[in-house]
Amino acid sequence: MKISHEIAEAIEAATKTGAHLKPTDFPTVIPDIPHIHYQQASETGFRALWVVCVLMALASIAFFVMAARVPVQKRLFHVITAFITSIAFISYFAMATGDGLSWHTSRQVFYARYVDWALTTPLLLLDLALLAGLNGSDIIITIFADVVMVLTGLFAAFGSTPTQVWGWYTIACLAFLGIVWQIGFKGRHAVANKDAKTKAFVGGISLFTLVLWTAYPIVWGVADGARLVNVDTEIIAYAVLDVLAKPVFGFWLLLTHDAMSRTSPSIGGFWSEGLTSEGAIRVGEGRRVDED
Ligand code: RET
Repeated sequence: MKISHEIAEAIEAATKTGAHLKPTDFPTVIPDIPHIHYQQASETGFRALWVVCVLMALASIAFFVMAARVPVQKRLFHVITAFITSIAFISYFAMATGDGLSWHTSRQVFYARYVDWALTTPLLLLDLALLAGLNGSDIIITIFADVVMVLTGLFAAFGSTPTQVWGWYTIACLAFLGIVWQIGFKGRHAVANKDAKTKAFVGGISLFTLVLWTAYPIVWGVADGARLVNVDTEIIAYAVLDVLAKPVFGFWLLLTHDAMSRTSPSIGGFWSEGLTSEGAIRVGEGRRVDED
């Protein structure tokens, strides 16, 4: 608006004097165009992404090796946890090479994170829920709340108005509170029937998880949301959180689980034996479903 106004004024002034119009009659410098400040990752940010990428790869190898070293009946947590760090490796490889990233209103948004979170946070919660002995209904409710949290978080990241950004953010936070309720209340209730060691372990690792997860919406709020911190700081903050939430969480879970192998659940049936030669799916203690 301002540009066309100044040009129109220059044309009018020049026409009034009857002078022949020359290019120099038009303003070439328009002083009050706001300087757009682009917020993007620098070398430092990309270096941090590479470091985490390598750590996720090493953790994945370690978790798959640990999986192979325990009997198949004891392998469920190892497999889930190895998937978590493998997905994170893929997502970090994408981000470190400049993929999985987009521009939104003059700031870089690493949308690969949301793809990662949509897959890995349900798996992390599955680890916790199975450990606590949560029932099937409560497990799917927890995972549903989690998927809502990540997807509405993605909408928040690409919101164009404050109503969209903070509206989606509020919905994501409500979903997060749903998860806290499921793990903190339902989980505690479920684990009450287990032995003292399991109770202490589930209590400790759940608390670690809830404290850590609470930091994500805070980082998001000051980085993507209010844009008070630059993209490099955002990358480093998520890098620290991701290493704690995935590889550190994973080693803690699997090493403790292996040490408690006498009391940890043994999964038989289809998980360890697959289909029987008759093609029937085995359930429970190896009984066939068509035996009754
Ligand atoms: C968002 C923004 C919207 C509000 C909330 C969020 C929560 C994100 C969480 C992410 C956890 C990620 C983990 C990754 C593991 O490596 C989407 C940031 C509540 C809790 C644990």
